[in-house]
Order: sequence, then structure tokens, then C-alpha cells
Amino acid sequence: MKKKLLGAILSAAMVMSLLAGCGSTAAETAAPAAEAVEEAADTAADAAADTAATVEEAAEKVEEAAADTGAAAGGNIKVGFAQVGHESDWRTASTKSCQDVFSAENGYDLSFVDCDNDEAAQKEAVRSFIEQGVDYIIIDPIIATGWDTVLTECEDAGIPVIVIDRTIDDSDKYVSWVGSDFLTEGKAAGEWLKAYAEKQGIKEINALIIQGTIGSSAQIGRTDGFNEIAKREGWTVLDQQTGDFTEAGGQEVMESFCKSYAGKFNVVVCENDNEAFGAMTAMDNAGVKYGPGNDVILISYDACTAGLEDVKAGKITADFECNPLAAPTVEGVIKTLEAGKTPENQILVPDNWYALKDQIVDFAVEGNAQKMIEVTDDVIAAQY
Ligand code: GZL
Repeated sequence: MKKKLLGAILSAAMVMSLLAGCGSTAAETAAPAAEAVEEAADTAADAAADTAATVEEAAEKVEEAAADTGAAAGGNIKVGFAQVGHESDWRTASTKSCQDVFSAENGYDLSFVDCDNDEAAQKEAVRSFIEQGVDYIIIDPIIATGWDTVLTECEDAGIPVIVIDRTIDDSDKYVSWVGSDFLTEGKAAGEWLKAYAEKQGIKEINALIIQGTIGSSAQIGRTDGFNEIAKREGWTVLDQQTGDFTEAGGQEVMESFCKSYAGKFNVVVCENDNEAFGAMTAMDNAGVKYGPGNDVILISYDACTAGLEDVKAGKITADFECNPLAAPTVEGVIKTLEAGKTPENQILVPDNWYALKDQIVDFAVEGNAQKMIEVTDDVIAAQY
């Protein structure tokens, strides 16, 4: 561009000097020379316009770059979070934890999308974060597969991805996963049931399982973990169906179970507390007695506040926690990255197991002795 402008100015100067030095021939040469000056002036004007456009373009690029380095230059860190949905008390606590941590006063601009348990919407949310040019993307994957394409797009855009809670099982294009060990949760429920049944003199186990969202790593781990113990101990799992981690889903499945397996089951395993709330409604309506000292042992997962209240009320026999408060650990990953360091790839958050005093028994998972926490009013008050 500069060359064009320079060329035009030089040719105008040459024509002017010709005019000045021509003397007697000026009259013959004036017209074409004036034409040449005009042409050169037009060229110069075009060149100047081109240069102005280039300057404007360059200015825009500088502005964009300045925005992009907002994080580096001390501006708020832009975080996109594609959350599963709003299906359970657990999810509410998880969302609150993330919104509390990634707040403006803490130096973050959070783009939060509740994906309402819709896998396509969740992929769309991640792509919208790429469009926005966020600094980091956090995903709680509704199901564990179908992720490599969109994670490749994040990688191509140079945006680090952190997975929270549930796992992604068909791609490793993320920096870190922060969450619970769902398989251990399932095994812990199974090993506790074995020890508790022995203490209670229960010889036969006929179980029904209300599963979480099929294909989510939480459902896969809890189902596989419990079934591994059931198979080893020769228990009968009469049926297992998904309640999609919701109260309505739990009630619907339990209503069907109460009809199909009336009088045949003595254990119900709900893969989260909200399903257990629904299952209790269905069993109440069907006249099925559950909880310590009754016909049916009710096992649940999550151990949210309302779940522990049902343990204390003698409804849920044992509750296996899944910790929803992983956001502070995810922030630690981001701070590590901001410091130019490499965070751990798999980061486990601790879970606890809960029951009333009389339902606490000694048991181990993979040879590791497990500690159970007695549910008291103080424990409930401190829960999430
Ligand atoms: C588990 C989490 C599950 C909870 C449910 O980590 O993903 O999803 O157990 C929630 O309550 O719906």
C-alpha cells in the first residue's frame, strides 16, 4: 500500500518539475501534463483511501487482540459453563457452587447455559462459547460419549476445556476432569448392603434399581458398581429402569415396579435422592413399607440435605454422597493454567456415606475400610 502511495506522489512531483522546467514548450505540453497531474492525484487519493482502510483494519485487529488478552492483561477471565440442566437438588447445588465461584467480584465473566438435559443443546452451548472467544470452557457432560468433534473445535480455537462432575469417555481433548468416583459409589452401596443384610439376618436380596440418565457416567458407575457386588453375592436384580435422575421419573418407575413385582422385592436402589423422593411417593400409594425395620431397604445416592432428612426420618436406609461442590477445585485448575503451569488431569473430590446409628456397619470397598457418618441434625445442617 505504502509503495502505491509513494509512487503516485513521486509521479505527481515529476510532472510538476517537467512543467516548471519546460519554459517555451509549456503551452504545448500543459494540457497532457495537467492531465497526468490529475491522474497522479487520483492515484494518490486512491492510495490514501486504501491506506486509511488498512489503518482502520489494523486498528480493529489491535482492539480484538486487546480484548482477547483481557485475561492476560488483568481483565476478567471469561468462562463458559455448559451445565447438564436443573433436574435435581444435587444439580441446584452444583450450579450455585459454580456461580458463586465464577462471579464478577472474583474476576470472572461467566456465560452460564442450563442445557436442560438436552445433548444437542449442550454441544450448541459449547460452540457458542467458542464464538464468544471465552478464555475457558467448563462442561458437565449430560452423557459420556459424542464429544470428540466439539472438543476438537475447542482445541482448534485454543480454548482449554475443563470437565466437571460427569466424565467424557470418548475423547481426551480436555485439560482436567474434576469429580467423584461413581463406580466406587455403586460398590460402596453394594458392600454396605452385604454387611447390613448379614447383621440383619437377611438371607435373600431381591433388588429393583431406578437408574439415572442412561449413558451418563454417574448412572454407568453406580449401576455397574452395585451390580458387580450383586453378581458376586448371588443377589437377584429383578429389574432396572431409568428415572432420569428426576422425582417424577422415580415415581413413575416405582409405580410400575410396585405393580410388576408386588411382594417380590426387599431392596430398592435409587441412583439419586430425587428419584428416591418419587419412589417413596409411589410406595406410599401402593402401601409398601420401606426404611429401617420395614419390608424394603431403600438405598439412595447424592446425600443432599433433603435426602439426609429422609435418612433421619427413617425412610432412606443409607445414602451414598456425590459431592456437588467441585467448582472451587475447577477454579484451582484455571489458576494453575493462568500461572502457566500444568494441572492434574484427573482430580477426585471426596464423597461420604450416611446412615442412622443402627444402620452403620463396618464394610470395605476393594479392601479399603469405609467410614460411615451418622446422620444428626448438625450433619444435616452442614450438608449442601
Ligand atoms: C452425579 C450427578 C448426578 C447426580 C444427580 O455426579 O451428575 O446428576 O447424582 C444429578 O442428582 O442429576
